[in-house]
Amino acid sequence: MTPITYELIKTCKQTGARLGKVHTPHGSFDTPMFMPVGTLATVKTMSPEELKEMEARIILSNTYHLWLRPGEDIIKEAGGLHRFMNWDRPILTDSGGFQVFSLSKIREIQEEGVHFRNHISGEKLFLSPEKAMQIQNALGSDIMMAFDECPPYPASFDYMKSSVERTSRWAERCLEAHQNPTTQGLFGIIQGGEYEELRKQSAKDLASLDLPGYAIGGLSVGEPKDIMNRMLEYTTPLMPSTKPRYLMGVGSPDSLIDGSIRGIDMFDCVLPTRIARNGTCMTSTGRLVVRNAKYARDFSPIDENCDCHVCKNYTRAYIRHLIKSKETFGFRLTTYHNLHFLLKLMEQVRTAISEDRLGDFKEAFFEQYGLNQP
Ligand code: PRF
Ligand code: ZN
Repeated sequence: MTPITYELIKTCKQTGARLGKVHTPHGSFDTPMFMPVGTLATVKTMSPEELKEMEARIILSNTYHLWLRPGEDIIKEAGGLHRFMNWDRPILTDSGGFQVFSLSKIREIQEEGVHFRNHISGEKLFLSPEKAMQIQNALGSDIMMAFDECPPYPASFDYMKSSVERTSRWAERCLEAHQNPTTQGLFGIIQGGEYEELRKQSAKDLASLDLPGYAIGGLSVGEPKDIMNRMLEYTTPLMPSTKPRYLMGVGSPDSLIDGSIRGIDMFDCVLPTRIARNGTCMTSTGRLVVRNAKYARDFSPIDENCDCHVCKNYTRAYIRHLIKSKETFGFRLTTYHNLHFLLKLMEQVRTAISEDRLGDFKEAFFEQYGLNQP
């Protein structure tokens, strides 16, 4: 029995987007859903209590970072990642593959795994499918990701082909090494870059492993937006309709809506939390850089149309002052608002799907938000 199951509630008659529910050992969440990123066992500056207040249902954490610090043995000793960080709702862990490729410049990929250097200390390290599974089993996440290679954009067809084939063999090794199949679900990651033939091959290889869910990786790595949308349109129909579909590392409002329309159920991205710490807010009328001088005497909320705790109680002028003074509380306020904004956006997407009007919602949203804004 797989610990992760997907329940399809309905598809939007206007767009084909899916409304569903994913069930995990730590409870269920509605889809399409956005997952805040908590790389080091914390969604930067937010407490689990605050995440619950904004109705976050599942968060993401990272195998690579927790392996390096504090080490998976300490987290296992604490009773697993949920107990360690006091988060009792679902957790998904990324496998470390992507982080090795994005953080470490010196690395060597072999059939066995990847040799690289610790991005902080420079120490020599080795990560393999078996190691990534051992760490994720120790962390006890509800959803674990297979160890994959995410090649850069652009990559040649020949390179991508051999990479996709290796990622398929690595996924088989992950499944083989998985020690807790009744309490943790392993998702496969479809790669293949911008090559339809390779996406098809990757989807087929991974489907044969009958995993409880599948992700699309290797997108939002610098390719134009229309390539991403085209690859999604091509790839989601090749994925089992009875299982959740997760688009990795994507979290701009436009991509969340465009991805949902193309049949994606789960998303994650550091975007809302990262830009928050830099003084940028997502609002119903587009991005607002609250650091700007023009907000020095602006005593209105970040977003007039937002009902979050921050917008009810704090002004642009105050938040600007805090951020400019590098006060932690300022980062907390913008982070809270941005996460609330995306979680609320996804709730609106789900409601629109249930009423067969996601196409209309998209049009109205962009009328206000402005097109071509990340
Ligand atoms: N693979 C893994 N994690 C990821 C990606 C991937 O391709 C991406 C690509 N956008 C983000 N995070 N394992
Ligand atoms: Zn707000």
